[in-house]
Amino acid sequence: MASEQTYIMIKPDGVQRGLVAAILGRFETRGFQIVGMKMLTPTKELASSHYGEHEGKPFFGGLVDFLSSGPVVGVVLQGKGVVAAARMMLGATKPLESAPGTIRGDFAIDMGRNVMHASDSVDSATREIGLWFKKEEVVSWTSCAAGSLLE
Ligand code: IDP
Repeated sequence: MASEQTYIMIKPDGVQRGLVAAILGRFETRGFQIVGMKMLTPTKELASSHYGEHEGKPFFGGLVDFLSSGPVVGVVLQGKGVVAAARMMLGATKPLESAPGTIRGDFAIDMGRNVMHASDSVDSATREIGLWFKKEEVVSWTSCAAGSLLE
């Protein structure tokens, strides 16, 4: 399985509820690398582009208003199979249908306040990383656990 990158984002409700460390900790402790991270309040334009596939749906306006209402934490994660793994760890779009042990299954009950986003495919990940990060904001680093650096 090749190393991949994906885009995950703690949405405004996740930030407001103090879940940033708890959510990111699950990915770090599992072994995925954080290679890009920023906190920002997205413009409506950025939020609309991010959720462009939903334009025209009844919930689109509310979704864009909510995402642009407060700070989010956007993260580029890297690792083997990380795109599918992040979706599995996230859980279903409807939190009440998310299994316990998933992030939404443990932290959310409302679809409109489901705490986190994760790219749903390799192509979406490429698009979303490009939308939220400049090239130079995604870094490359090697873990001290990756090689025999210690005597
Ligand atoms: P995902 O976040 O699990 O990838 P998507 O279908 O891409 O789910 O939807 C994006 C976000 O839009 C969801 O996380 C949810 O917050 C919101 N959403 C999706 N469908 C509905 C709906 O039918 N009503 C209200 N909000 C919705």
